[in-house]
Amino acid sequence: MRVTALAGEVPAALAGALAARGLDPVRAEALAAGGAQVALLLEPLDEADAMPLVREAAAAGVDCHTGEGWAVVVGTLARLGGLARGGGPSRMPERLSAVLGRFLSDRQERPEAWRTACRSIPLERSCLVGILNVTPDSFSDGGRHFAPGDALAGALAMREAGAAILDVGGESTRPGASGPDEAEELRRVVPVVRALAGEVGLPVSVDTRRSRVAQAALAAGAEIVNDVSGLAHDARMLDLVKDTGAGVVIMHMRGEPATMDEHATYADVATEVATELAERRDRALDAGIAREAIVLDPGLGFAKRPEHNFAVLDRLASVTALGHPVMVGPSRKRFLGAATGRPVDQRGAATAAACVAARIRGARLFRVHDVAAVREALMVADAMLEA
Ligand code: HH2
Repeated sequence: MRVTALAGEVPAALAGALAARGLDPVRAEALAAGGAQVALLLEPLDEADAMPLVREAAAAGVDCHTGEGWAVVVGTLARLGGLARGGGPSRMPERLSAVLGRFLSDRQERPEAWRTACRSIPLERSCLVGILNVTPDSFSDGGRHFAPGDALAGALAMREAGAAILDVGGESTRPGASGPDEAEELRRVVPVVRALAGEVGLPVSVDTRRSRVAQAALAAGAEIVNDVSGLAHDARMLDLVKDTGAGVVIMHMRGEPATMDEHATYADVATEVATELAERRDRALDAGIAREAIVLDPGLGFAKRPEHNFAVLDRLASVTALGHPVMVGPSRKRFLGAATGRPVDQRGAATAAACVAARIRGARLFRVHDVAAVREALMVADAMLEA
């Protein structure tokens, strides 16, 4: 007899091995998915819930570690499902069952498309979002697309290179930036959105924190709102997104771009980012925004030091587990310079590497400046994941 390791972290490895040995492929996949090992942090946990949880977990064959105000449960998906359903000797408190059950069912969602105001964008493969900053002061492409003619030419080149979405922004959100006033942001963004929506034929997203700018851009043909404040900056944004049926990117940030570096303190960055994003997502769902319209983004470079960005990338599963497509925007950012020592205009290879790492960890959308180079890197990652 020989012993061969199956690539444990890849469910397809187990499913493939079982199917190759004659098991029905659908059953093989279900077995592999159910057998995947999952660790979940439950926090804050009422003291009164801790004992019944520990007993129920033991009965369900799930490991459970508890401390003051928290618990971690570790087990296969199948067993965690059993724990959520309860029925053991000391009965799971109902609210715990409900929260755990909802989380596990969200986690099972494998969103393969993104619904915008105009269409459904397929996400089976990597989806490239080309950045068009109509600003004089963006950290890497400031001034390049400031004139509407330059923006259109840039957009056509990105389409040619394989961009599936164009993201137009009129405010630089680099650390310490002080943005334009609303009238100026409108003047920058709206004519460009109108020209791109009319002439390029790709879905247009507007990168703004202001509902009036978003509203004008949507009226000019945009179909997605990319809000780096996670819909928290402008109270009218939630209703606008709901009423227009726009697609929406809810991004993680703390504070404002001008002050965000002061908030870059985390004890456990990946779980904190995921928890804060989940809260923003819940506000959006409570306001009536459709689940299929929501994409989540961990906000690389926003209120995060270099080591935080790398930890978030590595532990992206905390965000993908929320059951929405995930976007990342590492393009040319400072943390890539910290790892490579390269200045901002020489971070193309680092950007492609970060995108590939994020793709392997489950991201589907990639907001980048250099579409052609990143696309090729992601084609390799897609081919590997499809194998
Ligand atoms: N990053 C920037 C701006 N908008 N939106 C999303 N969803 N994710 C991001 O990571 C993200 C974003 C900042 O980068 P950039 O637009 O290149 O620079 P600037 O803000 O200086 O215009």
